[in-house]
Amino acid sequence: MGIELLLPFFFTKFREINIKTKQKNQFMGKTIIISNRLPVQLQISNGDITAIPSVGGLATGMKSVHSGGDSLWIGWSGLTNEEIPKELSPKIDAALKEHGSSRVNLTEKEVDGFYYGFSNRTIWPLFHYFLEYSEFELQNWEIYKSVNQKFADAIIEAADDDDTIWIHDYQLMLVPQMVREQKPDISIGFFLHIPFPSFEIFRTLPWREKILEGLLGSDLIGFHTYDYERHFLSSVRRLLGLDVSFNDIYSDERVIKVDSFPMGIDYKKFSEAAKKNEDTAPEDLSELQRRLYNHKESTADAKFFLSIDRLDYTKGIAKRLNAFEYFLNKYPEYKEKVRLIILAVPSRSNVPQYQLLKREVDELVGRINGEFSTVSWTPIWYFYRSMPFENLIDLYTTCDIAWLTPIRDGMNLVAKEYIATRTDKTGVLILSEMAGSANEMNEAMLVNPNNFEQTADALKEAINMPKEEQIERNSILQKRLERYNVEKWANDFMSSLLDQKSKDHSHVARRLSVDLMDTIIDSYKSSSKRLLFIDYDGTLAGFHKDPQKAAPDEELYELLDNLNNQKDTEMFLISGRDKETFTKWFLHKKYNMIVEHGVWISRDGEEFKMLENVKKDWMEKILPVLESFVDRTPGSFIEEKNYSLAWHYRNTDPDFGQKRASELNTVLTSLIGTDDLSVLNGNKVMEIKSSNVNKGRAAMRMYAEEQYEFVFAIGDDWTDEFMFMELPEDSITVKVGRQKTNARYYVDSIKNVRALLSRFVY
Ligand code: GDG
Repeated sequence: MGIELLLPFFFTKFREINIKTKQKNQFMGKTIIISNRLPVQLQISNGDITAIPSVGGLATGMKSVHSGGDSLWIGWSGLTNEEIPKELSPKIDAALKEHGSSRVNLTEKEVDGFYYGFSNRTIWPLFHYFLEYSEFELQNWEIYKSVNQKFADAIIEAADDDDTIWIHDYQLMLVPQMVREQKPDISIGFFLHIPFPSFEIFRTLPWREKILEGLLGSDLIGFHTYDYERHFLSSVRRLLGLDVSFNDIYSDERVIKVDSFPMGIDYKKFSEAAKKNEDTAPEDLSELQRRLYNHKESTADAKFFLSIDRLDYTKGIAKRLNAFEYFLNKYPEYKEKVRLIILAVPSRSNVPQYQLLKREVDELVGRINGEFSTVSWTPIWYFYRSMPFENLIDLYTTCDIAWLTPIRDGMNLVAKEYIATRTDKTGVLILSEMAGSANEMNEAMLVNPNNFEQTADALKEAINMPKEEQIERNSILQKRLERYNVEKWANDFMSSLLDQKSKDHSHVARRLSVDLMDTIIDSYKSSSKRLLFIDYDGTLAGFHKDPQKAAPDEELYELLDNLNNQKDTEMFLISGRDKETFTKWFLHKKYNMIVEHGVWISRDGEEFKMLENVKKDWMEKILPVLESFVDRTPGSFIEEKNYSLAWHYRNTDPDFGQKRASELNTVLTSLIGTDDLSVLNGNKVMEIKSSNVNKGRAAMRMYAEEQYEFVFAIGDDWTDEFMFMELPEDSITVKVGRQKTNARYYVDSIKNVRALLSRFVY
């Protein structure tokens, strides 16, 4: 169940949204939805196939996004290859096609390793903080990978470049990157329906980097809550070392947006079903409804508590039963006055933990009923099965108190559905703080499911809550749920994905495309005098934990030699590095060099000379401040240059380093006051130096020396922005990476910088 239960709703809504987004962008292709299970269930009887829409959660939700003709849903049919007679295959495909779906075929072994294995015995428990249940089996991981590849292949086969792909949930976390490899420009969104755990939990997964890299194939990654989003970003920073700015992740090639989209429900469907239920004539009532009414009538002030979940250890059913027993002991006056109705829907019964849980719940129900039952009263009604939608509504509308206290839950839609069915606005919702929905449902009674004392008191308070208070709380909740319904949720996700893609296009317009590059090279070749400024770290060479180890490689020397030998071309390496290092690396090569942001210059192999007269008496005041930051920030260190001091924090814990950097910035700004000093925030480095020294000023001094027809500057960080700002407007200025910049163009990676520069050699 889970997502599978939500599938059909997505089905219809997706159709509507697809039409809306189409109107927005006429050139957009179709939408492809991918989830482990399809929105329809197959039934084989007497050689005939019927596909009936599934009920519940994701199925229901995504139904709204799915439109037969213009969208395609890819997933596993729920039947293994072994279960499908060969001759029925064409009929199955035809039945699925009618529902806009197509299937990925899985063998029994694949379902075992991928679904019951890695998905539900590794990821599910781990992401719900059940570390002790999480199994790390290499073989299951291998199968997970290969099945993810199967899903990716199915998408690749079906997708055109202008299509939009929306991938769902934890079973398919590698798919985004697998699709990206084959379709680099396609739009890919991913939504995780379960929590994303904190870094401390996630880091225990042996394949953690692979999972993150898989997800980062997306353009947009959505979570139910901000907490899951923040945990994910933290893992991305710590495990992959990628830069994150607000909710954008900068990978070598692309910007990936991460955001929270709390999933809503089909509010109308539930509220209307509840109204219909109210209007049902007594003779047409369902059997369940009749039983519920009879019991209500037999004890006039009896209250019903309702608990509905899949039978899953994350849902806290066993704990709820224990808490119920605790409540009956603490407040015995409610014996015979309350009844707990438990609907536990069978789920993943192939997984041992679920079998154990089933036994535990059976025993608890038996024990508690045995302990407290009287001739006229059984405290717990226990249903271990799935119910038709109408019966679900019977339960929602008849029960006075919904008691939903998962130990951990991505969202929990049942809580929202309960509120939506309360047409007269009465009813009390007791909800676990650990459910994602608690973030949006503050007006519910929020409890910690592990706190029996608090839970028992909440139950008592719920029984006695005045009607006016119930109405007051539920009115606010209903308004919110009606507005932020599942359609709005899906729509928001799709619009955000479209925006992300179009934002990306604005980058693409400025990216140095092959055409643009050709034009630049033509202008370079036809100019009689040319000036090139090339930054070093992050532009020509990658960053290294120890800056001294980022020495040039042979290929780079060869490229720079060739550039330096170009006729009518002045090439400058321009860097914040100290002159000693550049002397060692480059002096013998006779390149022109400007170092320490413009303090020193060397031409044609001469010793470095001062380009700017700078003071250094301030250094002894600032150094102790930096030292105190080094002491308190493991991994950071000071680089003492001749005329500047740099505090490097690349090797610190990313969050902590960033926090310390802003602290240092505040301290330094107040310290340097009127001294002619400035603080430069570079790429994981803060540098303090004289204000009259920067790369822009140095570059302009060189530019002023002669008449140049072609001026080019390339660099990756903030310190290079001075060049981009100060050089004449018609200069070709190029940023490495996609951060905000004053440069006219950008390239994605060091590899591409080298490729671009090699075209200046002819
Ligand atoms: C996962 C995440 C997240 C339940 N019993 C019956 C039935 N249902 C329907 C409910 C509801 C859905 O199933 C259950 O959704 P939940 O959100 O409560 O929980 P999961 O199944 O664990 O779903 C969860 C969700 O994905 C969506 O992102 O909220 O946190 O774990 O719609 O109405 N439907 C019918 N008979 C039943 O017996 N017809």
